Amino acid sequence: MLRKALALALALLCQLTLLAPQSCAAYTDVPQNAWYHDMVNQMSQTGLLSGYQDGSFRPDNPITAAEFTTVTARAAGLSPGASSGHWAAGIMQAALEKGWYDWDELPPTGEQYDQPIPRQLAAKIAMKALAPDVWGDYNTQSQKIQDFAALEGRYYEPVLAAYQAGVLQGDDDGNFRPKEGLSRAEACAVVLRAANLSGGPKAPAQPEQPAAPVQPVQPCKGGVSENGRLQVIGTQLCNKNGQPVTLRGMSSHGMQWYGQFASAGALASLKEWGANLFRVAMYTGEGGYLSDSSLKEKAFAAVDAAVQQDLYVILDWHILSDGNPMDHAEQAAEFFTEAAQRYRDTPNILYEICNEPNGNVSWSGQVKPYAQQVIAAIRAQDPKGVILVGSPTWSQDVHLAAQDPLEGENIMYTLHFYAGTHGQQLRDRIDQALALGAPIFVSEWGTSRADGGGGVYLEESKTWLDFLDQRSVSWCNWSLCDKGETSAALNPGANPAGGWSEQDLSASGRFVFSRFSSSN
Ligand code: DCB
Repeated sequence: MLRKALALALALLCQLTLLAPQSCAAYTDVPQNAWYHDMVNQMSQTGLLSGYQDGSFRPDNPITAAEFTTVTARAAGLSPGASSGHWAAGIMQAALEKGWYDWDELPPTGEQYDQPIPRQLAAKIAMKALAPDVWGDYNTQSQKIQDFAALEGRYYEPVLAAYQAGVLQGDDDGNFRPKEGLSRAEACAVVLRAANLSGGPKAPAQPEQPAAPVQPVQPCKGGVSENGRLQVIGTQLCNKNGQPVTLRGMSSHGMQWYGQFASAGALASLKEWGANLFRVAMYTGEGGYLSDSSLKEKAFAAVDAAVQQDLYVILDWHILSDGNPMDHAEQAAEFFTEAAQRYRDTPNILYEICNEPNGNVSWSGQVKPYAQQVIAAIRAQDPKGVILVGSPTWSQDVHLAAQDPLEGENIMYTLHFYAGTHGQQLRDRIDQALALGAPIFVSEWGTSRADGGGGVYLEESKTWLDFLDQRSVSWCNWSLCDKGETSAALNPGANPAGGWSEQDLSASGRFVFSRFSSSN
């Protein structure tokens, strides 16, 4: 009996070790005395190339073009660009732009990405990426390569350089076999040796896998640990059990200007004040994502911070000065493909695909076709996450959307209002839309006028919130920042790290924060 229990415990222990290959000293198939043993371990410990869930590394398996380029890019500290389709498309594009390979060697159709990478191409990518200044002497180095004639001309230089610097060595017969595949163990050697020519591999710039679901520190009242994955039933937003939920919280101001207020401490504060929702306003124009793609990392970090606080979180493609969403539909589809890959297993996420269409756009002409395109991109990755869709006139034309709705599940229409500008007429549109069966989400509203200033209009805001509460419509207030404008919830100088008391809140903030958990 005791023996049996011991054996069982032992077996369990083994299994556990097998599940954590990176922390485990030995891969099951990497012998201590293998020539690649140390390099494989170094690559795996630094997160450059990991083994498999079953505890194996599979050192003799060929590495694919996408894998090799990704590992090289990590070692070189190159970040992926925006992408859609293949998991490595962003890295492949960035590598192409760097000139590590030419488009005809690995066409962007992606068909060859998952094929074993030819050794000559691997040598070229590694040398261009990691040791661009190394030069190889034709006369001495070509001597070392028995099958030099098999090498294509465009690979002479990087292969000669790689031999000269000791990145490559021939096999026992002195052959390079330029068109054959490279094993995973060889890939470790090539990348490490090339990287060591210039100070060693960089720390990986990107987590190897899409962010693992982050664990919340403290549960949020009405948050994700309580309500789980959202679903839309009829016009009502519901929790995982099909019971109605109302989300109430704050939108960031433009992440490019006030991203510091999306800190862990700020979001913890927001939660303590009773909110269960945060919105990440990633401007596309005005110095936003379309001119500075690094804003994506900032936006993702803000989403992660909200996830950690157990808040629901809206990722907002904040079009404003660029009022026609169709103008950047491709970029939006790429952005949301990546976002949905990253967050499809994270029940906190809501995707807002176009903040406020405006200018010369109509629902059926531009916004609806745009939405169809971007929703398809999201749905290819995340079949269920809630998607919020704007409408013309700064997301005030929900009646038009309701008359010509989108197909699909878990789609809601956003209505935006500013209490100093918009009143009963816009409230009536909500009732019109709901009557037509269109679910409504107020993903942005302000206590100010529509320009973010004036007022504050607290009486009008109260009328609005009472109206929304009666209909269980969720809302998000503009904005969580300390800018000197009346719509800002914080007084100028408030600490971006949170811990706010009453004195830190503006007149707008005090009113809005008092309504997070109200049901009056
Ligand atoms: C929305 C936008 C939001 C904007 C607020 C307040 O725009 F979604 O980005 O925020 O409402 O206007 C403001 C900030 C300012 C900033 C400015 C430009 O508060 O600090 O300088 O964005 O980035 C709306 C909403 C409604 C209407 C017009 C606008 N409307 N608009 O009904 O006429 O033109 O910005």
